[in-house]
Amino acid sequence: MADTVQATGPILVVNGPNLNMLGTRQPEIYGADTLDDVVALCERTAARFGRTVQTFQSNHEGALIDLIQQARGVVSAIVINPGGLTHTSVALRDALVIPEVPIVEVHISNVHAREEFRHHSFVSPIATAVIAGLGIQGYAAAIEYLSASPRI
Ligand code: DHK
Repeated sequence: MADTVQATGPILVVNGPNLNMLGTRQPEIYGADTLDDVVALCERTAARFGRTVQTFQSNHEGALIDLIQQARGVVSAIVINPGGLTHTSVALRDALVIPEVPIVEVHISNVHAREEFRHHSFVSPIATAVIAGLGIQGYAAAIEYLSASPRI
């Protein structure tokens, strides 16, 4: 039920498969920044708005789903880069509606300028907003938007 949702809880920042390899993996596409840099950027951005973040990365679909289920009633919003699961996972999408909080889907690269299979997202239809192609600044933009939102 929506009234169980914490209005002042942390913003959950979730990164899916292979995003632990940021900085090493295809830097011409994903840039030179590491996942630690992303986490630091998220923490800094949230702090500017008096907010906190909870961050999580996993290469395992079930671990991501377990975490998102447990976020219900605890977090105020979700920022998620589902990695390759964006394009394949109905189960992740089903989990994301469980917490009943605003969701911003972030992609570091412009997925629409890449291979056809990256153009479809199972997450976008249930997201409040989608950010693609801003590099890791997309995470900061998502947190800034969510921090300013009157809903959370
Ligand atoms: C990250 C991935 O790992 C890919 O599988 C997606 C996304 C794009 C990104 O741009 O951050 O297709």
